[in-house]
Amino acid sequence: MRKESKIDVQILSIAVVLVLLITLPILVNPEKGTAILSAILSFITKDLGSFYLWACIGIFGFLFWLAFSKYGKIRFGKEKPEFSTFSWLALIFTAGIGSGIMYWGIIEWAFYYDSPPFGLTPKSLEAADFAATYGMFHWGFSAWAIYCVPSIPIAYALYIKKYNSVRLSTACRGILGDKADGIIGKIIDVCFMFGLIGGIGTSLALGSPLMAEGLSHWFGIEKTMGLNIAIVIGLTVFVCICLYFGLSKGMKFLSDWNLYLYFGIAIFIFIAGPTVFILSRTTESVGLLFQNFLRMSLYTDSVGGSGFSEKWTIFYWGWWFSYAPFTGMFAARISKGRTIRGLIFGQLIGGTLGCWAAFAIFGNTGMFMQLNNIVPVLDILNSQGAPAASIAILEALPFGSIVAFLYIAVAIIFLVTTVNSGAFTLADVASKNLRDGEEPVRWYRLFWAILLTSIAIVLMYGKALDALQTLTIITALPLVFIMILMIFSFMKWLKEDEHLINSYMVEDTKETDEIELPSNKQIVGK
Ligand code: NM2
Repeated sequence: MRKESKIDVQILSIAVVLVLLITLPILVNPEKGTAILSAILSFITKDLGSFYLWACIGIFGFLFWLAFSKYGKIRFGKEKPEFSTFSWLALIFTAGIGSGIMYWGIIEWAFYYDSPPFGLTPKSLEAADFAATYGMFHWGFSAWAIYCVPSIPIAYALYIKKYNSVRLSTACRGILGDKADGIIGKIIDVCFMFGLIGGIGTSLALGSPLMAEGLSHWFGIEKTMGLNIAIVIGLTVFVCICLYFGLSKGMKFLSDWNLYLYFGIAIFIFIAGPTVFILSRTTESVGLLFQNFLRMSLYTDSVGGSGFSEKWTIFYWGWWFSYAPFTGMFAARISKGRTIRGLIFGQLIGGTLGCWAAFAIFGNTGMFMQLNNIVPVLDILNSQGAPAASIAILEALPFGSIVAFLYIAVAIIFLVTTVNSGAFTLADVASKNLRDGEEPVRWYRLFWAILLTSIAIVLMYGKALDALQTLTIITALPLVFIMILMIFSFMKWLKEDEHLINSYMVEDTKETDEIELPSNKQIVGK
């Protein structure tokens, strides 16, 4: 009997053709290609910027309501969760967070301190206050709401509607009906793939210079484009090895270790660094963030025209949106047996605290060094760039070289886990005929990893890194609409499925069960 094909050739070819359409012109004529993308970008951030801001806060409000509504008690399937809560959170966190957190966590404050929001005077006391707070905002609970929202309709489709597909189009079925299988559905799925390629490209483009800086600093290797590319190739090999071993073995191991090392280094810097300053600065920042949450969420500087929100908040929301369907699919796949409320709080609280650790500890350490004239962070930043400034901060700590080395190693692992789960999810979406819980075929997972990283290499080679980051925001735009569609679709399902839902409700007393840990069981029954 002929084996049925597991590859969805239609989706695969549309995605590949679209990627070629975008990357080839940039490669052939980087200047012109980048200029066109910049024009699109400025239209999106300036003319549609407010839309991104409303979308983020609206989604946050929606999740807040959902978690506390009676629907919060819906459990995804009747089985117990497959992963321990730690591994589950580790997988969600490390899939959705890449080397970006190591890149920005330590240095983002310096940009805000130098060019603050709200018309504040650069390097003033208020600028320092908001500098420490803004990073926590851009990596905080409203941002995590963007990640969380797609996971719910997808998990609902998977475990309650039993659709056996993590595709976005499936999660829009409530409204689209059978159109989800037609051209509209395909467009939706391709938008997702496209967004993810832009988002991961941005992470790779930021992560590799940080590693290149480390290599050139310690081993005297010259910082060239060739070095960046060699790093991405090295990462690709690493990713392929992990992907080969599949979701449960390779990734769970790496995610757990990713988190141990991340928190290990954070605890070390917390103790060895300016502990009291970190504590008091963070306390103040949390207060400032809550006090100014709405102001920061909806800040556009329409009169001042500083471009602060276009450059930061809107760029960030775009970046979160571009990753969101992927993290949603990934989270849904590993959340069998969790409740809607558990999924929302797990991501919003767990994710936020995980990100805040970086901004509170690494970022405030950097700020302490600048304010106390230990390291001239701003000068280094302006003359040699962010990676050099970050390494200078780390090297000023006790056992500085080792800390800096480990810091970069953690950045690499973060990047690998992200590309890993990204390639896995892309392969999943561009597959068909997978049986319940079956993983996409091995070579196909590797193919997606290589495609993802080669796009970054191609664009780096074409010196179109800016274009790559621009691409993130552009590719995120359709996703914002798709996510809104998903929310409406989900609400429609909830209304229609009154009876079905009742059999999936957990009682309050039983809710603690969901934190049971059946030890490292395979995610997929094979
Ligand atoms: N987000 C969380 O490199 C990364 O950390 C990827 C970035 C979207 C800002 C995610």
